[in-house]
Amino acid sequence: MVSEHSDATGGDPTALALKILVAGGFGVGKTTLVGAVSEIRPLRTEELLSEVGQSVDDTDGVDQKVTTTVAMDFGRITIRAGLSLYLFGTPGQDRFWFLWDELSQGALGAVVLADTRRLEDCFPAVDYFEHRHIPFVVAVNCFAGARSYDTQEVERALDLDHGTPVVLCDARDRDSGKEVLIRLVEYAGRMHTARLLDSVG
Ligand SMILES: Nc1nc2c(ncn2[C@@H]2O[C@H](COP(=O)(O)OP(=O)(O)O)[C@@H](O)[C@H]2O)c(=O)[nH]1
Ligand SMILES: [Mg+2]
Repeated sequence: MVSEHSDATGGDPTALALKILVAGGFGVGKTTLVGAVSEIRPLRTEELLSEVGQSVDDTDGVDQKVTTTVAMDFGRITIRAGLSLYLFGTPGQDRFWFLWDELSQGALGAVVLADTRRLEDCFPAVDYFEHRHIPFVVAVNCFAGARSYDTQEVERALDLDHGTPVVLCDARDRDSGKEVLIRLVEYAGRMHTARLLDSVG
């Protein structure tokens, strides 16, 4: 949240701006991650959990969460000169599934945030990206008080395709979030290149 450029590319015509999705279950830290890494004041569409929402949104294991993202989070981060990422946090609740197809148009890849206390909450996101062949990394948001698992245990528990990266992170920490995004860009870059070579070979 430092500089405010009017243009992400800084006027450089060779600069790349890539679209990244941030997905995962309700209360896993998507809004936190986008807010922690974004250089622009992140755009949020949050709404106080309504009486009605309270009965629908499962807040077990989510401490002091009083707002919920109804549409999406949006932020931007410069990875290095000439490469910036636009981050789109996907809505966590099932009732907003219809937004995903539009959000995923033109996306380089996705970060699926996971909380090991409620690992099953990220199954829908994992399934979604696997079915659509959208490269993703699983980022385990290490909440205090959650038993720690190593990345291989998470990989096995989620039955991930071989090679899908699993990284541990702290969604509140800018450097940690940035590291996750760099892993994704590298991985998605390799996947897209391999597919391109496949299609011409
Ligand atoms: N202790 C801890 N709390 C976190 C972390 N990430 C998010 N939170 C808190 O968990 C709650 C849910 O996070 P939020 O980003 O709103 O989740 P979202 O529903 O995925 O957007 C918020 O109260 C955050 O402050 C984390 O890494 N550690
Ligand atoms: Mg949110």
